[in-house]
Amino acid sequence: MDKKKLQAALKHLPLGGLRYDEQVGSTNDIALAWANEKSIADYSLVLANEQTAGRGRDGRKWQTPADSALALSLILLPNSDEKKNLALFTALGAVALVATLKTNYAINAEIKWPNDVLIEGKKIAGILVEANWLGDQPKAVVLGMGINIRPRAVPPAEMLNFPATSLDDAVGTSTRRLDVLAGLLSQIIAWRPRLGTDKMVSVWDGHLAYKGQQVEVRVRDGQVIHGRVLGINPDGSLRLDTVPSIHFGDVHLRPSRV
Ligand code: BT5
Repeated sequence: MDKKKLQAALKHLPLGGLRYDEQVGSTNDIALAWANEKSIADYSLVLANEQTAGRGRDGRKWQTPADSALALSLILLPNSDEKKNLALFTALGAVALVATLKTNYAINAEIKWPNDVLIEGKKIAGILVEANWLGDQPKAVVLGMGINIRPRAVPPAEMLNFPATSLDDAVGTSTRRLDVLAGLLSQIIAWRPRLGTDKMVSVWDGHLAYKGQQVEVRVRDGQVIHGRVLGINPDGSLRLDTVPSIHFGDVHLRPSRV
């Protein structure tokens, strides 16, 4: 990625800072370290062309081969309201990406609760939100997003626990990474003041994958909950017909093979 073109594409956005590297381990790691600095500003962005140790949840790996994807970590300094429910930042990333795909590419994407964006049932993006804590208070939130743009960003099937796709495959032509990035950041900035509002929850709910379908959700202790997806609750938890609210954490949702 050309740094000058990158700066030009983002110059209209109120970013607090920008770090771009050709190759990093994980942009989230860089962002978490950067966020510890006293001078850190809201909307500071870490971006890389390639990740060699990209992270998913629960120790899983996220693949970002060179020249093929977006790997970004946006540092957000939460206000007192935002601090109350950090899980909503995952939804912020998902809702913003869904809005970008709709506005820029007329694609109707879906959100697989809690942290994946799907196009036609295949994962195009994963989201990993982490935070720096000062005592029991989150000081900075890192919104990490990995988005497959070129088909070669998609790992071989044997490395995947869920089918995956890329934006170029979905659109049928070659898209521009910088357009996606600038669109996404604008949407994040536009949606952030509505974090956790009825409006945001209803858009999230409106794009929820597997609505009305039977799913299984594996929760932290290995227990599997079966039920039909009813929707998103106001606090961002998932509502099934069998369980009124399943909260964020280490959860895995799959369509049932029935
Ligand atoms: C996620 O985890 O989906 C969150 C991924 C977040 C990645 C971003 S990239 C920028 C920032 N820096 C980081 O280090 N991380 C964030 P999870 O739900 O645990 O899914 C991980 C699983 O997705 C893996 O075990 C693979 O099966 C699959 N996977 C790995 N790379 C993929 C890719 N490029 N596309 C689709 N699926 C992938």
